[in-house]
Amino acid sequence: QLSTQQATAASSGRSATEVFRKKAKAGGDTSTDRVSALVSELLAAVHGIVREHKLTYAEYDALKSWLIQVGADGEWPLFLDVFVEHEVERVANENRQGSKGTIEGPYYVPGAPVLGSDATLPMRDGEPGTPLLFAGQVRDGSGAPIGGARIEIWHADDGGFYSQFAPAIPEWNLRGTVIADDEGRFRIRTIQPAPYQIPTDGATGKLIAAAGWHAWRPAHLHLKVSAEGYELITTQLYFRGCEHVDSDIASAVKPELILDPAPAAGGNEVTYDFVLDPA
Ligand code: MBD
Ligand code: FE
Repeated sequence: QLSTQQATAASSGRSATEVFRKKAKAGGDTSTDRVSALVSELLAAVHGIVREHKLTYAEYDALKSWLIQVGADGEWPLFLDVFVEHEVERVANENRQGSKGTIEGPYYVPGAPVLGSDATLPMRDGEPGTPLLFAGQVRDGSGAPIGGARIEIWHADDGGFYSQFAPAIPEWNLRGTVIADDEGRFRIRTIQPAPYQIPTDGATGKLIAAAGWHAWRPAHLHLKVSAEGYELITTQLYFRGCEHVDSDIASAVKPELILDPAPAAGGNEVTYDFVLDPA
């Protein structure tokens, strides 16, 4: 395979931590009341677990070692996005009328190459994987097309690896910023991604194995769809019948986000339209 050489947890974790530091928006409510309320409740929940399960000193030390290792592996973005972000997303977007969103995950990089409305994502010569034509239209709540909408798309390759987070994959491979035409339409040629496995050699993967869970996300396309005057949507799209679509380790699948690709000449084709809420 082209991209599997030594994708270690620590190297992809380091990249994810670096990318996060560059793009993170600090802020939110930093009043002492808010901080005190949130931290008190978090700690009270932890104390409750300690009492209820009679946590031993050996287990407390195991917890400390593991927390230290999450940081050492650069896996805080991965761990939090897999196990916490889905609830943050649900709360943040509960009043949206337009298309459903879901979590961003740790592997978005802003600034992917800008492409026209009829686009082929950057890929290697002979990029492995089933070709996929992903087409659709961006509209507002009344059904009016949103010309010039931006569709940022990024996804794993046929080995389940993301460019910029695994070695030996060219920068921006399978990443692009597609500008819809005057009628909000786009056509994106790419390949079908493979399911994604949480690295087994890092702290997150070790916890998952220790708990006896599986470490997989179903194959998915990541998207951010935006236009001037509208709320940006961060979402993912999945493939019906694909492995793990009913048991995503990151709890980020919603029924509205599952595609039904149809076989077409030389690959698969699918359409999906986005509806944006006014800003
Ligand atoms: C991924 O590819 C992903 O999308 C998420 C949410 C977490 C880990 C890896
Ligand atoms: Fe992903």
